[in-house]
Amino acid sequence: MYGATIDLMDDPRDDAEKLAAFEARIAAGEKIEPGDWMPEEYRKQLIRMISQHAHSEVVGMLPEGTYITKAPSLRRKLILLAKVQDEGGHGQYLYHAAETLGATREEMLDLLLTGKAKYSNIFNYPALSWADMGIIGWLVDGAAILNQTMLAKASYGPYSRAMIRICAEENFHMRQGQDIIITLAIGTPEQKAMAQDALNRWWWPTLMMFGPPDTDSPNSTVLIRWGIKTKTNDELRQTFINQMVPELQSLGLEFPDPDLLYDAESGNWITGPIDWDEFWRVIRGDGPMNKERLGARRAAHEDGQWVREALAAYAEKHEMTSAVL
Ligand code: BYC
Repeated sequence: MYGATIDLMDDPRDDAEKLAAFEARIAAGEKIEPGDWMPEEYRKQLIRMISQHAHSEVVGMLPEGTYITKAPSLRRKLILLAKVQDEGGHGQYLYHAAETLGATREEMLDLLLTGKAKYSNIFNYPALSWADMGIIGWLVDGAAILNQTMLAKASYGPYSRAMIRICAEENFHMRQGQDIIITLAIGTPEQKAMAQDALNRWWWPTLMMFGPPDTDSPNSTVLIRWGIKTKTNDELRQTFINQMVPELQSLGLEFPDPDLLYDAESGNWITGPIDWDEFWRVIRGDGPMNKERLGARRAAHEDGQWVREALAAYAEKHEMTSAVL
């Protein structure tokens, strides 16, 4: 998928020895750094995952971005503005991390804009009210934090370090979401109804964010073998459910799941069945907002063309590469 390659041919050992040494480093908890020997499959998996993660951050700016002008107070507006800006910054760290593996920004953006690259399912749903800002912050950022706290221990150094920084910021994002939902849930009946409606619409798509069930997750085996993921999709999803259910119930909010029950033996909250057909439809491009989201990213890319041209001209004049800029 990505054209660039790293020259791995200088090392005199054969691939099996190199692989054993690579796996021993991972088992010893060492980080793999750019330029170190790595199996081609490790490099490809990381580029796939990190670039999709970067796209998710940037596309994820769109649902919240439309509420900056609709925030109910100046304080809320400033906080949301800072959050959306943070997400753009996360995209930048992540694109840089993928570039250390030989992917170029142009290739990654091209795959996004032509609809070939995936990004998180969650951003293909519409944000319909101010309460959605609260639910996105609390649930979506909350889910992302669990996943990214795991990825902060990933074996690839640049990805793991980007995650540490991103998680620190995501914690503020989750708190602002929590604050919005608590305010609405203890507010007027109309405000509480807004929070309930937002929870009804976002709960199931948020559970899907952790990826398909372990039995349908083709990438997990290799990602876990090489220390990129250390927990499975289902394990993280269960931790999230156990964390969220009591917190939201304590505010008098109800889950849109008649089958939800507490299993005292395992200590887990058990949900009803997740609609995985919906998940596959959405990530294959047929969700409620896929066309709008990609349309907005394409328009932004075209609008930024003059900036890229100006930077390239400046770099040429000063004999710099545009990467230095
Ligand atoms: N959405 O083998 P599997 C944020 C795809 S943004 C779409 O289990 P893997 C925020 C998967 O790519 C945070 N596609 O995959 C930003 C694969 O297809 P390909 C976003 C999904 O990689 C702004 C296929 O399904 N976080 O917090 O082992 C505002 C089979 O899946 C999804 C990240 O990106 C999905 N949810 O595990 C607010 C975290 N799930 O690629 C908030 C980084 C699966 O083979 N990524 N697919 O064609 C990961 O941790 C992992 O990639 C996943 C999936 C857990 C998502």
